[in-house]
Amino acid sequence: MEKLIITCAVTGAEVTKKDNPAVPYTPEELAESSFFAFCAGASVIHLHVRNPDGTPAYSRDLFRKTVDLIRKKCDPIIMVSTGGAVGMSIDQRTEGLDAGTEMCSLTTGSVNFGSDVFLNTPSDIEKVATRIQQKGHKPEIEIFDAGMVDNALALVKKGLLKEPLAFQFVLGVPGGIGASVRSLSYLADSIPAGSTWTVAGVGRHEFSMGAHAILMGGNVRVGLEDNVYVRKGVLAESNAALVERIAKIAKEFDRPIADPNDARRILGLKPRA
Ligand code: KMH
Ligand code: ZN
Repeated sequence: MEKLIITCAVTGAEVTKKDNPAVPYTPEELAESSFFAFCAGASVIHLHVRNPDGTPAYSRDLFRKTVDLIRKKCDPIIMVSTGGAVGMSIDQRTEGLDAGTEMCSLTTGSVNFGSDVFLNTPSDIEKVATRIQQKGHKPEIEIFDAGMVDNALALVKKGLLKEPLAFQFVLGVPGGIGASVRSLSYLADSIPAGSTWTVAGVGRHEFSMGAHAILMGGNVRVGLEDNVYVRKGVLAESNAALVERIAKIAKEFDRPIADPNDARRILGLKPRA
């Protein structure tokens, strides 16, 4: 089995310091939290940015500043979000593509998202995929519901996505596909041979889905974006605490952890000097 890539989704757009005071907002907080997550075993940082009051931001300057600060401390693969927050325009959501990063997210369909709708019309998806190609990023395809895999395969046929594909199965968003072993197996069986996949179990599903992925040969995303608890009822002190727990589970099952260079090789990215 390949080494395990651990992604840390350090902040997202929805959770706030009211949910967990460790949720990072400023570039400095984001860089520090990413650094400690990296030290704990994360080789990929999935990045959103925030305004100082914690509301979701889309500024390319904030992305650039955060990326520069992270890179002063360590060299993980940085994956900027093009999902942003519900209600952002496509121009706002693609601001992060100018921060000099290697990867970005790409959601290939619309989904109910709690009481909102995370809207990704066919033309908007093509617009984002085109910009991703122009900006030389490898997309990670965010799958919130099963039909999004088929939509991604249609983009391959149109030349807007290139194999090998990298998938992220986000399971357990209220409105999306549920977090179950059956759903995870179905999705893992639905993607083209040679693709990589990662699972992000939302909320209480983070570690159970992660443990299944470790055994199935997939990869795992943890982080305060998806889940603020390190154990039932115990708030995570940091993103690093979530990474540490999944790294410990991986070690129990003798699955070695990928460092950023291993992760670049596994994901088909160019090595960084
Ligand atoms: N905040 C969600 C609406 C992504 O980063 O690409 C979308 C999201 C997905 O977080
Ligand atoms: Zn995200």
